[in-house]
Amino acid sequence: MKKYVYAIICFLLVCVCLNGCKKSSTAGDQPVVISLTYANFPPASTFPCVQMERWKTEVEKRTHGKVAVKTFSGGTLLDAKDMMDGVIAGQADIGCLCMAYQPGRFAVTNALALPFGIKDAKTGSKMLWNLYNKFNPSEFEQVKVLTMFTTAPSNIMSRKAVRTLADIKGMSLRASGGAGEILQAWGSNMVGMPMSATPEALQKGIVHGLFSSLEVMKDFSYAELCKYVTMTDTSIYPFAVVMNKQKFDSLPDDVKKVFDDLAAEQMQWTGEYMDNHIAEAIEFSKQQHQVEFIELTDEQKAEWNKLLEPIIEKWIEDNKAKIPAEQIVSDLKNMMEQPE
Ligand code: 3IO
Repeated sequence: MKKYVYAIICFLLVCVCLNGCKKSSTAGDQPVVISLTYANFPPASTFPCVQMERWKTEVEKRTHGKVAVKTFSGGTLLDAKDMMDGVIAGQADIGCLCMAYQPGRFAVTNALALPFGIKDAKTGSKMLWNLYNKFNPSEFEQVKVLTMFTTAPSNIMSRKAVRTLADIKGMSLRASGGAGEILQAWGSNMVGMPMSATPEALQKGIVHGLFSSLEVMKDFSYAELCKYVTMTDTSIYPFAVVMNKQKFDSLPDDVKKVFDDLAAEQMQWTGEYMDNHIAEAIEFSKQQHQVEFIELTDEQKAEWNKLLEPIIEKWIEDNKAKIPAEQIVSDLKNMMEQPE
């Protein structure tokens, strides 16, 4: 009897041992999961977050699960204006920022918001990416840039119709950065705030409209309140996706390569997504909310554009001591003529 008990105890001990060995031997074969946080400021349905989810999916696929990206929309990890400093401080590993919210900080790349008449997000995104790579500006030296892109051109979305310069005079309209300067040149009472603060300001009547790309008519349901759109097709908003530098440097080379290979592709994907989504949002606004789209006459366009002429010259004057402002403007004009 005792023999049996010993035999059973021995058998059990061997089992425990083998099991332990098995565990420790397979641990080395398991993929080491690198977990990264990615902060974004607007709601999940909006384009900065759509591109974020696309990037996450591609990264997780291309690293075969070695990297897991945890995304935070709606400012739950970092808010609009804290994005750059929050990523530098490591509060998030990655963050998506709109340069217009700290315009002085991104002196070189914010040139994209000047009124050049860039026709769509695909063109704007490519110009921004080329400009960034050519000048490698010091404004981004504390971070690793993962990609950049722009919105489509801005138009006026308002509760009351804007048909003439007299209509816009004194009207409280929300914008940021370079787009804000354009509104001021047209005589609007420009109210500066991030897009994420705009739904509440519109609801409360603090502003009577906004100046941005038109996909927000659908994604933020502004079409419910703003029954008029005045087509101006001016200024775009430049964005950057930045990563904490130490965190990037700590990644294995194969992962770094996946991120680098994805940078230009993500820029292009986002520009195309934006342009397609604008077309949908225009249809949606017309069909579901009977929004009126107001076209300016050629004469009016000339009058409105004339007011914007001093903006680029003034930008060169204000910035040329710090950055090669003249070169930047001439490069951007050249790129516009041959975007491919
Ligand atoms: C934007 C920002 C967040 C979500 C959707 C958006 N569409 C256009 C913008 C540009 C922008 O940052 C702004 O403030 O108008």
